[in-house]
Amino acid sequence: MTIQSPRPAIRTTCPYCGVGCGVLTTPDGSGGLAVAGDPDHPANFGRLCVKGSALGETVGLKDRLLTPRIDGQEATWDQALDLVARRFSDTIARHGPDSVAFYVSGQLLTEDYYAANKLMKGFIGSANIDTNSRLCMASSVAGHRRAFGSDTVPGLYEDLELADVVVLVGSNLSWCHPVLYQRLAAARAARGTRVVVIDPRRTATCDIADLHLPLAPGSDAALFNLLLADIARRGLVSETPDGLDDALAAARATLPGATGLPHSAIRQFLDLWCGGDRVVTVYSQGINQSDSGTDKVNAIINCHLATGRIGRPGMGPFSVTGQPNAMGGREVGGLATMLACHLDIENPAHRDAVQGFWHAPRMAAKPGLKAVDMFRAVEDGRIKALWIICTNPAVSMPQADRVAAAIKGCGFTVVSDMFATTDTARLAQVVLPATGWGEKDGTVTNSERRISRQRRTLPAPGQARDDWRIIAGVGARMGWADAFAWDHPADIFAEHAALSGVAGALGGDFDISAHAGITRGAYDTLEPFLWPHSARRRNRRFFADGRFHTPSGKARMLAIAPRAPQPVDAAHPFRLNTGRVRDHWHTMTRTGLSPRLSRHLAEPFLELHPADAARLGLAPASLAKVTSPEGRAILRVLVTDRVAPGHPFAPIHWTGETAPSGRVSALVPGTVDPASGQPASKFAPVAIAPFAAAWHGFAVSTRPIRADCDYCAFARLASGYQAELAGSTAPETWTDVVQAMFGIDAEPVVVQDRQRGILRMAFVEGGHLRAALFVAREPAAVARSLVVSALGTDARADILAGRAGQDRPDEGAIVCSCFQVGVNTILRGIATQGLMTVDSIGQALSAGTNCGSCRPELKSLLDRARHPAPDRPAIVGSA
Ligand SMILES: Nc1nc2c(c(=O)[nH]1)N[C@H]1C(S)=C(S)[C@@H](COP(=O)(O)OP(=O)(O)OC[C@H]3O[C@@H](n4cnc5c(=O)[nH]c(N)nc54)[C@H](O)[C@@H]3O)O[C@H]1N2
Ligand SMILES: Nc1nc2c(c(=O)[nH]1)N[C@H]1C(S)=C(S)[C@@H](COP(=O)(O)OP(=O)(O)OC[C@H]3O[C@@H](n4cnc5c(=O)[nH]c(N)nc54)[C@H](O)[C@@H]3O)O[C@H]1N2
Ligand code: SF4
Ligand SMILES: [Mo]
Repeated sequence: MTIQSPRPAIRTTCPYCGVGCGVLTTPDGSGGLAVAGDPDHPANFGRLCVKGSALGETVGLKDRLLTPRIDGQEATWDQALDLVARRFSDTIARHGPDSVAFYVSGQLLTEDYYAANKLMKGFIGSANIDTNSRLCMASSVAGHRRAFGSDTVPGLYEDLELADVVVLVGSNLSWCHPVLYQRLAAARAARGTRVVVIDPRRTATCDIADLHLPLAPGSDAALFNLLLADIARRGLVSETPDGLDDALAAARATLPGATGLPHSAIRQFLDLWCGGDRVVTVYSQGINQSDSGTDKVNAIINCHLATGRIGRPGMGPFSVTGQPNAMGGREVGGLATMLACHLDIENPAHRDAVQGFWHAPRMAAKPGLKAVDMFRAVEDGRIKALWIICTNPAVSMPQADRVAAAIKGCGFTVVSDMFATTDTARLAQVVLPATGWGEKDGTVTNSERRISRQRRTLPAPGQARDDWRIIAGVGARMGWADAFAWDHPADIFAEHAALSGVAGALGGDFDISAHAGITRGAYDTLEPFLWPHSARRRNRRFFADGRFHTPSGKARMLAIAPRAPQPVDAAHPFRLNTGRVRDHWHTMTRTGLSPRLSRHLAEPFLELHPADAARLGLAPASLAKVTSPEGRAILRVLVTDRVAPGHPFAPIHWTGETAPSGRVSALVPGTVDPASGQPASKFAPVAIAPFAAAWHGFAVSTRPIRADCDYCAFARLASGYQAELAGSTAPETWTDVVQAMFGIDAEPVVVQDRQRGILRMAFVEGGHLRAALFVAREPAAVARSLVVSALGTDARADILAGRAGQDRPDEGAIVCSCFQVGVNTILRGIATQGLMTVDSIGQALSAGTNCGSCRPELKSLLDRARHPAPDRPAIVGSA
């Protein structure tokens, strides 16, 4: 996309995933932004994925919280900050420092995060600060520390391009780290890199896989133990890390049956991994979010340590981080189990060093509560004051209903967010308006240890403030004005860099003390750089020299006894897997604002194997009731053999705001990994049954839609809003219902066929279609894209037919978000224009030619056209 404005573009970083792409932004003068990839940023060299490309649609004042609120009433900053400081101080005075807690986020900038950690660990004197990184990276952190003695990511992105074999385990790279995926796909095309995907699901990432291993969920440690035993058998052990013999003995005791994979597939994997030196093993939430996540991490690292394939070009274990600043949060010590700058909270010398540097009155002396335990302590009243910053735990925590109830019942809850409408913010007494991406200055660290600036382009909306400033305001009011007297994020960055020098002198890996005295001007122009960066050290990769941060200086291998998978029971016989979709980010507070991003998948869904669907009597696009011991959900059924029988999958993104019955983490148990405390969010035991809907509906309106029925899923359109609806009982009279739904006090145009249970109602104002509802006994068969494009425009007499005519072909669900090309257009192109390849689809229809995120789906549509399978809709909700 080209930028037309003459104004110079501002260089910043994408606020979504941990790839940390450089972005050029240019204000359009009316509150919006033009966005392009930064050709000079070493993470992406100009590329952006679909979420990054749509950033311009997510900024602005839409739905923003503009002033502080106390008990739902607008308040001044002084009133709000005074109240927060007083309630925290009083609680601490009465019940001690451990009676309060902060729950923060890997989406905070380093400077924000540093301020929160300093206030809690050094001044309040408790380590009860934990972060959503506990749900995300904690097992990798724990695994790194066990193996390396430090939380170090040894590799670089270019290693994916230099490797001969790249193993992606528990990672859907094509949807979750799309630009890294594109870099890997380009390398594969150029030099024949072999790619292995290890995932129980056949994901879009498998598009570039030479080998896909759909292993039994949770059996990764067994698979990597088999690999380690094979490495030894082939005489490839070249190093002698501590613990080698025990690790090998445990590996040799592992039986292949645990993986559920055929011998031939395991053999192919072992041959590929052992076939040459240059192997990178990338891992993400399929590894971390498990009750044996840390063991899985160490089982992977063991193989790299035994062969010395670590820290050298094109080789190494590579934990890719999810959030834009997951790494920065670890660097400032944002986890309850760490101190600042990768120092160890349980080491008295480290604590003394940080206390001295901060002139801190009382340092936390022991680890604090990890996320799951923290919310349990909120629930049982041990935590009496809670501050949640930049995260939405009422949706994203396991046992989400229980966590929401705990937050609601807490004596005093503060939430800092950009929106007051999130499921979590609705539960708080005090809601503080924070600036968001595009409005704030600071730094983030991406998955390869590269620190980049985020730069402010837009003014702060209303009275919104930067998070660091809000936190510092509370710290000052609690009596520590000197320690929180920063004027600018550059001051905080300079302090953080200076503290990292103290840590570096103690032998730590994280040292950016070259920037300790950074001036505001230098901070403004700071180029992306890799850590460490000090007077003594600027190594690009770690560990190639065989020196680690353990007391012996040697790496540690761990003896891993693979754990049996978590059990299901007769009442909950399905093993539900959870994760992400291509175009949405977490709880959708930002991607949900983009009509473009909302058209790929507009509903919460359940991917179910055809055999399961047949057995349960669930037709494609019907609704399923999903029940676990923790909660329940209603989800749209997507029948697909991408998942194995008994192993359905559901995405995590829908919330009380967007689909109240689609909150998937409400189903997930509170089981955690014993070493890291990370929840096992990839597993919930569930029962599945058809949801007996008396009616299904599809609604569009130029104004927000209000609906209160068993199933509602709302999405934003360019011209208004849409909703998918269903209920177990039909209302007596629909007119009142639709008037309330659309907030219109007028008579609708009605088409009804009582016999077939069909009802169609439209509101036309001044010749324009304002709202419409299509009701049927079956999932409403309406050409959605057609109705959506009619909304707000001249109402045609035939709109209530809800079908495409000759002159108006139906687009279907959107596959290419960048050019808004729908599934029907693509299938028609394949059928009528003889399009045989992804590239030819691109030439004819533009689909897949901008960010490339939809290329795996284009390929699967080509496959589908070649091998039609009526029970396999590629996209949910397509008409
Ligand atoms: N589009 C998009 N991108 C994102 C995000 C987003 O919300 N949307 N979020 C970001 C964040 S914070 C994160 S943490 C990352 C997550 O990135 P990923 O970890 O790549 O994404 P997930 O979909 O959570 O899970 C990855 C895969 O793990 C598989 N899996 C489940 N159980 C197992 C198992 O036992 N073994 C193995 N080997 N695999 C298993 C699942 O089937 C799933 O395909 O994505 C980041 N990028
Ligand atoms: N079942 C299941 N559950 C999961 C996962 C899974 O795979 N399965 N994945 C887990 C993982 S890896 C993660 S990372 C979490 C993510 O879960 P969350 O962190 O809860 O999700 P987000 O929607 O990213 O929440 C960020 C919030 O911060 C707000 N915000 C954005 N920018 C700013 C800012 O600058 N300042 C402030 N103060 N607020 C801001 C947003 O509006 C939003 O409300 O979910 C976890 N939960
Ligand atoms: S890959 Fe996409 S979401 Fe991730 S940082 Fe780059 S543009 Fe943003
Ligand atoms: Mo994450």
